[in-house]
Amino acid sequence: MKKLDLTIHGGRVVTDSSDCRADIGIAAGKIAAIEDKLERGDRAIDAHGKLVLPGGIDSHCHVEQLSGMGILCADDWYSATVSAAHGGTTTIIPFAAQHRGQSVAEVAHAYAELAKAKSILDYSYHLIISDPTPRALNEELPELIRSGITSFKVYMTYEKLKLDDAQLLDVFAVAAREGALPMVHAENNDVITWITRHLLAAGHTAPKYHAVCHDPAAENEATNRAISLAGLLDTPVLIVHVSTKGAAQAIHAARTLGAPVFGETCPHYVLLTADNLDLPGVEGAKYCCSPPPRDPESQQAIWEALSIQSLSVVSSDHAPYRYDESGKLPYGDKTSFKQIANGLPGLELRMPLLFSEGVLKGKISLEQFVALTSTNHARLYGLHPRKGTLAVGADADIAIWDPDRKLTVRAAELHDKVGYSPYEGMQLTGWPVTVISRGEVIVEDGETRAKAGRGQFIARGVPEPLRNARPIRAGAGFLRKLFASSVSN
Ligand code: DUC
Ligand code: ZN
Ligand code: ZN
Repeated sequence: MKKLDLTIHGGRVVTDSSDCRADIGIAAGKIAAIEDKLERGDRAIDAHGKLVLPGGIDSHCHVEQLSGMGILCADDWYSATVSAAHGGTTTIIPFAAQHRGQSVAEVAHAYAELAKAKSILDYSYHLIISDPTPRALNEELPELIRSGITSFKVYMTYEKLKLDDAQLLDVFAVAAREGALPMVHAENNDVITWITRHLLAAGHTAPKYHAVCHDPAAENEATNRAISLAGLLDTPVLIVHVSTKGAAQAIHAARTLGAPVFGETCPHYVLLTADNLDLPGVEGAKYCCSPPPRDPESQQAIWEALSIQSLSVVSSDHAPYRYDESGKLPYGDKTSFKQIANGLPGLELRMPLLFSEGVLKGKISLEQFVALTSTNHARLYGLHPRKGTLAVGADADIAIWDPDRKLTVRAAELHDKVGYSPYEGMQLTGWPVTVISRGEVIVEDGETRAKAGRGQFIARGVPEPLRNARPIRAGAGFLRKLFASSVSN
């Protein structure tokens, strides 16, 4: 046995498919041994009474990014990765966003520089495609996919980001041809715009109307449409931040028929409701995100979808905007629901919330927790088996959890720069007390022990749904061949 740099003793070691007591040995940043009993390494951590889990992967968060409304996130790559690490996450995949008129390649390269300088965690990023020009589709995207950026997000809403159906098909065709996973923000823009017009005409401007204009019907229709369009080319697709029963059912139905359709949700869709937006003045802005939190029946449907695995990943959708004029409220207390920056903070609490409210309350098992917060992200986004699991040869990205640690959420104690938490005052049980990235202890005793820039860019492989050979639906094969050489515009 080679010399071990770090050993972890006596913990309950849990992956997405196993749960046993074992020691873990780490050498040169990788897991070198998982055995009943190991000799102590250069450094040894006692994990008796603790859970030893794969570090989390957060595959949907916004960091140092300009929104469609032109608002810059409050968190940069340093504060975001420190915050994520304290919550048990060891890899993040935020977005390099192409705004209209921009070159995707230039956007990606500029974003890579920001990450390299400041990230304490290993990372990759997705692209956001808002201007699918022939150059973007035929030259830039294929080149970026080959360099390991094997996923991109497209929007069906937001005036400055949305693609029409033909553009969605163009992007899906590139994804199918080049081996990338498209992620879709599925809300019907016309439905939202139409309701908004009527609300504003009637003088309804308060934050609670954000949830009214983003009606579940908008999400349900767009989810069904995105699934149908991906089905036309028989290409995998992932629907992000699923919040409604109808959208979860559409994904479930497609999966039942064998379609490579995947879904993501976020803690706020199982823990918050539209009532949270109904606060005095503009305070409800703290809970405005798209889609918005729904109602108890939707929460129940999303928990159910998680437990039966029709939704595959839980991400934070961390979109850090301060509750002031730099973020949420560009016009102060005169800001209407339409002008509020969309998004909630969530990098640090994603895993503790799901552990406390999901695992400890019996809604999901511990193995499902690992799958939903880590392993499935690695599989879907081309990081597995290097990340997302505890296995010999994998990166030693590990979070040691004290399952009994109790705490009350206080924004002032979190590490992001948002300044408020939608969960302020909530009591949680379970917290990651030691966090290890590539064999280095980066969080311990509540302290950050990592320097800006230590994180590495991880070139991602082909996402698993595109790797698994499967029969292509008749007709889709013809269409895919038609698009095989290039995409017309
Ligand atoms: N909705 C998004 O689509 N992105 C960022 C945050 C949000 O609320
Ligand atoms: Zn979105
Ligand atoms: Zn988002």
